[in-house]
Amino acid sequence: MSATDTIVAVDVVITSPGRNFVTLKITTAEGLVGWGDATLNGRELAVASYLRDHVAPLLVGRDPARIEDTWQYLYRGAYWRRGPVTMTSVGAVDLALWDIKGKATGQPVYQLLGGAVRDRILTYTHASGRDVPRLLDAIDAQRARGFLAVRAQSGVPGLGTVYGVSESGPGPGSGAGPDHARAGQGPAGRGAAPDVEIWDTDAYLRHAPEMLAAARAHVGPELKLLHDVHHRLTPGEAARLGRALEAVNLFWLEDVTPAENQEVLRHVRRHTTVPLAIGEVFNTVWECQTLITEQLIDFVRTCVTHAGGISHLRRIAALAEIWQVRLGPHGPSDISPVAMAASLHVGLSTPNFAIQEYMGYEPVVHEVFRHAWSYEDGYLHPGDEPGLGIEVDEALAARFPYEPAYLPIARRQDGSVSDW
Ligand code: CS2
Ligand code: MG
Repeated sequence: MSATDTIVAVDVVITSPGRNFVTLKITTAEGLVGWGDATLNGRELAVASYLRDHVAPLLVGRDPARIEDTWQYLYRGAYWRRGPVTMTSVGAVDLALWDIKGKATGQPVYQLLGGAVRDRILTYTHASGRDVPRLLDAIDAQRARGFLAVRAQSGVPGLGTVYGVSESGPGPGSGAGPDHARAGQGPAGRGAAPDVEIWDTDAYLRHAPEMLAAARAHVGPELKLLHDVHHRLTPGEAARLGRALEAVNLFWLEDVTPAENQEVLRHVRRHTTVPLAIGEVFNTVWECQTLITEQLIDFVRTCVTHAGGISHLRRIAALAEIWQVRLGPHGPSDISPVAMAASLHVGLSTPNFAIQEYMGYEPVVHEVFRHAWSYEDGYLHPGDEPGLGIEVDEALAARFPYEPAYLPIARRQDGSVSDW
């Protein structure tokens, strides 16, 4: 890329190979193409419009090499800053520009970020079951694929479908790890309106400790076990659950309580030593600043796309490193292989990066998004292709049109809305 190269085209590719993905494509005058994931599960078209209508016209003519200046331009120049739609849009541009810079220099992005600080990246995947026996079978299936860390979620006696439980269980491996796209929490429920799930915290609190204790007894002491509460408890309930789970020796207990008010985690922290992970719904460092600087969490979960791209995730990592908080970025099937690639380039080059979530994808997704990253024996690696190591088959992508899809809504037994 010469010093005079400029952005000449900015396009948004929406495709739905099993679930909706939004991908940003930036093309330069010298023919370089950069890709960025812009998928926001359940609100895909909002990001597509933000990019097409408000960002693309501003990028044409800009110098693609000025990644940080573009980030500042899009973040501060919007005036209305932060939030998932804005920061996913900024993130997509950031990923695409890092991709271009790597292709221009012939370097994988992790080399541009300072080079590798590890040889491979530990990953965890999901296992779920409507009841404990099915959960244990699902855990065994993931262990058989070499995973060293598994998130365990089960149904709750007396309730119907709840977050995190696949109806059909994990799909067969695609050679690149598991394929959970059929998982209940993988693709957003397709349809013109969200599905409604009934939630009962008391039933969950009665069940979760025995479910996770059974998982630990089944797998033995070494397998890293994780569990996602998914924002559904009050701080007091979270403190009780954390204390009840300490003997299970979880790798982390995730999203124990909604953390818009970061200070409520002080109460949880006072009562339990269970490792806490929060951050997948946060979009900037400011939303997890207190959690990090008061050491209210052990892992920050911000995602490379929804938190403003590689450039901003590195800022979050740098703050977290000062307080010995580690990164465990969000990586479900509703971030695309483009985002997975970017997260792994950050993971290979960031000292306090602990673990990458990886749910896997349907085989067709690997065909639409051809990637250099790979899974092997419980670890991931971004590969050494220039840039992010990703190419999108646009002709194949065009064969999968967008379908309206929403995440479920949870309601309590009294009909009031709960956190899903
Ligand atoms: C979950 C996500 O993987 C996780 O930790 O919290 O699967 C989350 O439910 C989805 O990303 C929502 O789109
Ligand atoms: Mg989660």
